[in-house]
Amino acid sequence: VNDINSIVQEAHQAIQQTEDLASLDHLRVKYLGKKGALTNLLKNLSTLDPSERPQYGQQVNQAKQQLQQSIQQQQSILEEAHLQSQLSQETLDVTLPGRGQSLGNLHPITQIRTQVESFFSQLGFSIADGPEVEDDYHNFEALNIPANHPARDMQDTFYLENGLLLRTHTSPVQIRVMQQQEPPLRILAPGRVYRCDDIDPTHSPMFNQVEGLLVDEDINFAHLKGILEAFVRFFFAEEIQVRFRPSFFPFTEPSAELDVLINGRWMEILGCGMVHPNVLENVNIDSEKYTGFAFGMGFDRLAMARFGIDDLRLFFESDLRFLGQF
Ligand code: 2NM
Repeated sequence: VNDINSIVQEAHQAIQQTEDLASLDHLRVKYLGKKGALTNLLKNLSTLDPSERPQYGQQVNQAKQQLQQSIQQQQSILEEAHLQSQLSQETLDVTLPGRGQSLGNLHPITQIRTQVESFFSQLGFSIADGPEVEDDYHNFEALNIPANHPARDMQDTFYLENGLLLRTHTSPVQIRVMQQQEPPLRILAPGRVYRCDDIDPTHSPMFNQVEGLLVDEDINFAHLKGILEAFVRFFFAEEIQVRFRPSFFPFTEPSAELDVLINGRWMEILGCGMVHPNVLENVNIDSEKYTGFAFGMGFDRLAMARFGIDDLRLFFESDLRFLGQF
């Protein structure tokens, strides 16, 4: 009995002094394990007088239970202490602003195209598209630009080996629509076009253009002026200064250029004119009955003006640090 008491006392003390779960487990094995100190005491049972055995056995088992309880107590103390120290170390600043999720944005050129499309859609224009690889007829011939016309030299064209070419404007789209549909027509043709112009910060061999065409009875230059001026006021600002300047295109007569006053400088925004009767006749539209106006603009230029960018090539380099700013 003395043995039992001294073992229990010694174990109690040791248990209460443990500072981590591993050494606590170590003590459990030492006292309660298969070869533990208390377990060993039971092996003495056979040396005792049979009358003493039940009481002795009971005492050892009681001692075992006491130690088990004491170990459990210490275990929850250690676990709680461990949790507290973790909580105090892993501080969480709930006042920090969140990292957030960036939303992404449309390419600036796409934003401009969408705005142009939305203005003309409201006026009943439908958006049309067509092939970027074109033939001579749709890109030049039908547009009143004959084989030896200087305009073909003016527009340095990418010719393919099979006699086809990369379209130099989106006008062939309008030609294709006029070949298939009867007036009245209101078409907007945005898309990529190609010229092997001298390449510099404001010229890229590929750029984006939008052309518009309206054909109906009794359409005159006043319709052209009214609609294009309204567009410019929609796109830039209601009070912006606008001027029309005489110009020349083989596919329109008369032809004009529209400028807007931006930061004290006149900036050329688009070319336009009344569709040349030859163009209408080329697509079997009666030029005595129908007239129309057309216009074309590079909307990379519009984007440069709008966003204050001086190098067109930035739009095509796909550098997200640049594109993410718009
Ligand atoms: C421009 C300027 C003036 C134009 C003409 C046509 C078509 F197909 F109807 F003949 N489409 N676009 C046109 C007219 C384009 O770009 C500066």
